Amino acid sequence: MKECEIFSSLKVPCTSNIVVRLDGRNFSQLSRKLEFEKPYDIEFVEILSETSYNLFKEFNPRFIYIFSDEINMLLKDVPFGGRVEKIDSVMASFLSGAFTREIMAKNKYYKILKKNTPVSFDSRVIPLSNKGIIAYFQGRQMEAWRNCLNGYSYWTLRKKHSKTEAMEILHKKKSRQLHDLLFSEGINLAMMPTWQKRGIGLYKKKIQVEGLNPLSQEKVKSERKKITIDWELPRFDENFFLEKSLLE
Ligand SMILES: Nc1nc2c(ncn2[C@@H]2O[C@H](COP(=O)(O)OP(=O)(O)OP(=O)(O)O)[C@@H](O)[C@H]2O)c(=O)[nH]1
Ligand SMILES: [Mg+2]
Repeated sequence: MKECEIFSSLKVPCTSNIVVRLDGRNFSQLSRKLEFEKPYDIEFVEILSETSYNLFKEFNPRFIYIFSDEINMLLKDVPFGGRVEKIDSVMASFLSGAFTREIMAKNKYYKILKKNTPVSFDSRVIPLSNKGIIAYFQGRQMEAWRNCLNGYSYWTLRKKHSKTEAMEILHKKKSRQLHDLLFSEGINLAMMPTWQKRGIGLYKKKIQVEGLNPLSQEKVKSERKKITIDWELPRFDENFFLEKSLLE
């Protein structure tokens, strides 16, 4: 029956960069059940970034970009000989396992999660050219921004409107009008934390470490690379990717 395994040999193009995008399954429901803060729950975001840190340590990507319930991972070395089924299934299950371990460690979520459907993520592989990498992450960051504006607007509208009404109003209004609406309720998005508007990034950063030369007992300085979780991302442009050596 080996001949029926027709997708197992599907491979990513060997000349491309690869982004794996993972997205929480049914997280709207999960966030309701676990009563996450709306529109942003810092504890949930910390769990997701901790989980992404695990992903970074295991697969050593160039860059991870997070917002809402999605994780975008730009790979340096394509694992599993580029086999798409293997990449998608391992990444999604690794992330689901890591996320579950982190969130179950919190007492307040443990009991609810034990009684509910297990958490899962979907995964897709996106092959990109070098130029495509920057455009891709700019696109995701735009989505993070839209998500921020819509999230604040939706939950502001929900104070006075039903779900359907709020969705309808949201659909009709332009972004300027949404800013005005938020402003009239005392919410200024310019004052909101950067991570809510631009997402969170993980990449390796060079740091100076001081050590002792065991022979001469002299202090020596050397450079090491450390995984950094950046909560203050700038707007993505070519400079950002060059500065952080994310395109090499
Ligand atoms: N309250 C709250 N909800 C969040 C937060 N981050 C993500 N979410 C929820 O996660 C959802 C993510 O959107 P989607 O991925 O489109 O929705 P989904 O329910 O996960 O659906 P599928 O991905 O298609 O399975 C949002 O709509 C929110 O409901 C947060 O910080 N607080
Ligand atoms: Mg989702």
